[in-house]
Amino acid sequence: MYMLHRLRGLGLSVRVFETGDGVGGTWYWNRYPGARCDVQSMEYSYSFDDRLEQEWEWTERFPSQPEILRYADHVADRFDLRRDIQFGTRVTRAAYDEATGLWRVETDRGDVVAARYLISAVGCLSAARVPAFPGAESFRGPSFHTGRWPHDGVDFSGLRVAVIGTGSSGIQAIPVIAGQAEHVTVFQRTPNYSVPAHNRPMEPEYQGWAKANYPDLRRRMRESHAGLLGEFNSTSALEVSDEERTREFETRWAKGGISFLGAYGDIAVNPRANELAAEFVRSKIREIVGDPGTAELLSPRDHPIGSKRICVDTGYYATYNRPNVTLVDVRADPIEEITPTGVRTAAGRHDVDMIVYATGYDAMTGPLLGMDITGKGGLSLRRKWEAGPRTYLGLMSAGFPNLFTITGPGSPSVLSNMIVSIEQHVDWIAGCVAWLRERDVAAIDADPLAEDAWTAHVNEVAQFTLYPQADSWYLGANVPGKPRVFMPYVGGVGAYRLKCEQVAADGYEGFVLS
Ligand code: N01
Repeated sequence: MYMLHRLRGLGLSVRVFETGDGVGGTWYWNRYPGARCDVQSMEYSYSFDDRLEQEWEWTERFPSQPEILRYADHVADRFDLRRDIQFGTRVTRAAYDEATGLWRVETDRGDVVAARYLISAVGCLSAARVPAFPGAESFRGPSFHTGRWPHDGVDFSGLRVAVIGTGSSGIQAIPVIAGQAEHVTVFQRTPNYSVPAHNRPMEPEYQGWAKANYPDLRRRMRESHAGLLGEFNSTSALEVSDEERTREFETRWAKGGISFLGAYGDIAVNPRANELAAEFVRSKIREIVGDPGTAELLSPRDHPIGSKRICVDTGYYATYNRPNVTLVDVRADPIEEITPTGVRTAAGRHDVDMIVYATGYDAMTGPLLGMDITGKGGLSLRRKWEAGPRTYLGLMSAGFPNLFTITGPGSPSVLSNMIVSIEQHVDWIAGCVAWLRERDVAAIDADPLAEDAWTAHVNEVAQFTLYPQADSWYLGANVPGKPRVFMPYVGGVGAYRLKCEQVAADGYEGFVLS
């Protein structure tokens, strides 16, 4: 939406294709119960328009999905965006025509359009994934993926519900479903670390203060590592006494939210520091969950804390104290098939009325490669990225002139507050397009050498951290056969922004202009 607004401002004619029937992207699709952002409301909003940020009133500390969707609708109305968006339309193919220097874009509705610039805003977590469980289609009851939730809601009253998956989506949905359903059976493959949200109504004083100080707060977010305001402590967890460390973890746990990971500067890079934070969360799980066996099953031990996206919950662990909730460890007792009446694991049958797939996404590359994109010389993006994505700055991939990828692989994207990263990319792309037009440059493309160097850098920085130690979607590990490549850039949004600005100031260094 912001890209459309900026391109209009440059006087370009713009056509947006959107699969959904409305705006909002991830917040349009993810209507599952309990869906809520884990970035605080005052930080999860556009900064590009003073009046917009002053007039919108957030009602909770962490915004719920319906509230963010209302915000997205408000933005669309306020800037009159809908007239250039064609809803209910999926882009199927895009091919670069070298003779004309134009992209030919095709949709599933039969549109064929020619465009000088093609900008992808397909998101990082939009290609929903349901694992190929044998027999899935034979199930007699309804089944839903969290990221494709029915618009009129789902009533769980009196139902036995299976939830498969315990990532951020499952962890948010399970407590709400358990509050309504007759019984919930959770199928867990990997336990995750989760910290409490401690969500609450927005304090008017805080909202007023943030709005009065927005210019400064936004600047701090842009210069920060993750695009957030949280207090990040740079000292080592190993430098302080056990008492002091526990106090710090307790304070952050009581505050709630992902800034728990900011307690010490070396949690993401030092295995010993990481284990101290991880063990603190495990101690909380033991404190909350009544049954010691269940508490142990819920305790992550196979990956460092933060190496998979940390979850933020409301009453997740306590949900397992309810008599109507059962936890099945599918590592020990794998799902063998879905039957007409439920889920059959190696050890037995679990009859249910409904299945909720909280099984995640083909992240980052999935949405891009879902379109058949061909560049110069008929080069296919799918072929080019067979061994993993290759980009320069996460913004372009060599051989695909004038194709920009907002929050593409190789940029901070999913490791940051997405709104901050989206705005940064949109501003950079708009600046680039304006610059090209002023100079009558027809095309910009990544230089393959700059791309090689950036791809190596993205990988090198990731190797310096504990991230590669987890089988996460950051690495494509959740999709069978996907190459194991760490896709987002872990160097931080502040440093990354400076790099992008420098490249532009140097006349788009590392790009080929023609
Ligand atoms: O997806 P996930 P998600 N058999 O991939 C399991 C963002 N988000 O939708 O870990 C059994 O994290 C899988 O198990 P394992 C956020 O960035 C944000 O929950 O692969 N289980 C895992 O438990 C997040 O990280 C918010 O072993 C299978 C689960 O399914 C990202 O979206 C809220 C399986 C998938 O977890 C994705 O989160 C929601 C199989 N064959 C999402 N295949 C907030 O802002 C997969 N699983 C709060």
